[in-house]
Amino acid sequence: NFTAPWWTRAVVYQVYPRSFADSDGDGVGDLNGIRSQLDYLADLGVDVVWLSPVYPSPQHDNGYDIRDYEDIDPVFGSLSDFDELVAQAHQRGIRVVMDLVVNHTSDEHDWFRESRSSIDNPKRDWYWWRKPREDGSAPNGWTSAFSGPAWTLDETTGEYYLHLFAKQQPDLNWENAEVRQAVYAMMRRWLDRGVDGFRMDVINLIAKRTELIDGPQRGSGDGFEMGPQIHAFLKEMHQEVFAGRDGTYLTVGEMPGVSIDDAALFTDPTQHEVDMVFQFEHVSLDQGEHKFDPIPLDLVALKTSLARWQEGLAETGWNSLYLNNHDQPRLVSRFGNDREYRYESATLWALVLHLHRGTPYIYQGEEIGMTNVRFESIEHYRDIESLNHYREAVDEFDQAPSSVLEAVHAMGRDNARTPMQWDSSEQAGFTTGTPWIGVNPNYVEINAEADRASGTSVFAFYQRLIKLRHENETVALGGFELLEPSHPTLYAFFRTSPSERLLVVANVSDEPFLGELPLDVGSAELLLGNYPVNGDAALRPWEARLYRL
Ligand code: TEU
Repeated sequence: NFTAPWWTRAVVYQVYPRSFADSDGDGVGDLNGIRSQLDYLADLGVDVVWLSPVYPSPQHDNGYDIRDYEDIDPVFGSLSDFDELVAQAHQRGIRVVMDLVVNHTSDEHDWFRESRSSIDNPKRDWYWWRKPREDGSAPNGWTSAFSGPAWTLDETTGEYYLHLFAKQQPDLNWENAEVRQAVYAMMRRWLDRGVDGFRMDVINLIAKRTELIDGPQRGSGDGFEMGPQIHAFLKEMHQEVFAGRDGTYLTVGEMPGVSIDDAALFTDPTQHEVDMVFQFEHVSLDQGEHKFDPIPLDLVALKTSLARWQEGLAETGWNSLYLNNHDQPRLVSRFGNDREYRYESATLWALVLHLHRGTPYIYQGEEIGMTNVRFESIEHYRDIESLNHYREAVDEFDQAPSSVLEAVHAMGRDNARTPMQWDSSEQAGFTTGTPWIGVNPNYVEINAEADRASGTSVFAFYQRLIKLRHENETVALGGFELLEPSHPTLYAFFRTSPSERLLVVANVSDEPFLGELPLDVGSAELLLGNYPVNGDAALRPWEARLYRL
């Protein structure tokens, strides 16, 4: 097989800086707080830390609205704090990957301030400006991911500008080579500073389907993603930023809606576009009409979806593996049982995910089984996506506030953004001040200190999974085969290499699994399990086992 790049054995840990560790008591996490926890991350065994954005930002979308790509927002610290963090991470053999948000900037970025100032400003074409239609309406019917239209009329010049997210996040025009070169130069400066790569925010949206903006039908539905130029842009980015450098880097493209076939093109190493992508198929299966219309998880749909991605990228390309991040509700609450079987279901999903073929991503708090939060009113929430949805649903669509709040409880992004729970002291040891968002009240029982001291430590389980990926070739590179695809609660699969065959069996249910296992495991070696060994073939509720056959 191909000479496996380093990241085929690596595990990435995502830090959401504003909620990880606050070193100066202002209630917002910061770089020096992250630095103070590097030994925690080194103990866990992760190879890479991905930082969500820490650049200057008005924070409408918690830093995904960037005002200046070349600095650090004072709330997180300074460039010298950043350099110190990178140096100390590297000393521990941990790489640092930055979040690259270049589909859009903040509306306070100098580029946009110039662009909006006049019709003939040299930077006018750095963004998407269009005249109103004859009736004064927006150029087309696209809507924003944060509710409302994707076009806002700018009084200064009487034209609309495009924003696929908040109106404070105007989309850059990647058709303009000046824009592309400015982004590449900025990326090179961060690599020169010692950064080891980028997680690329909604990178498949940078290529717009221009025919849907200017064409006769002027597009009404979505369809703004995946413009045909996308592969050319990513090839050019690789050539301008990474080619010729002797470092070893990681690039992961976040691609809402990406298909398996497209992902195979994006991650084909001979194409030099990105190393891997974040796809969204498996985290969209429990959504009805839209994200805030939650429906029960169908395990068969989930395991067959993940299996299709294993199959689709088995020969060419590479999968990322995630079930948590700063945009998703917490896995143990969403797909597990965070009440009676929190340890068991958290570790079941960890084993199932980490035993797939791909690079696993751990989101802060996942490694200690942190759960969703249920604030009793919308006032306690912070996320623009949830707040805009709540306002639109209640004010415009007359939905009952309690039912909208219930949907925010289930699917809101703030579930992942409550402060990291370090210990049972005030504010969970996250800050000595007042946190920007409430700490989950269950921090007294659920925190890193208590977890690591307990006999059923989620952290310890993740340590063993990470060690396994570092040491076992079959885990990293072996083939994947799903077993019993239509069984409603048994999750079982093989991982095979020339030297060995591994079997994962997991009982995704509150009830014991009394059925037949896919094969007799009597003589198999149990490598890892989340229950005390009892030799019993039956699987207990949320029991997961890894066997070497
Ligand atoms: O997320 C893009 C994206 O796909 C999300 O908007 C996702 O569709 C939604 O959150 C699911 O409910 C990226 C960042 O991860 C997110 O935090 C930003 O808000 C967004 O882009 C805009 O930068």
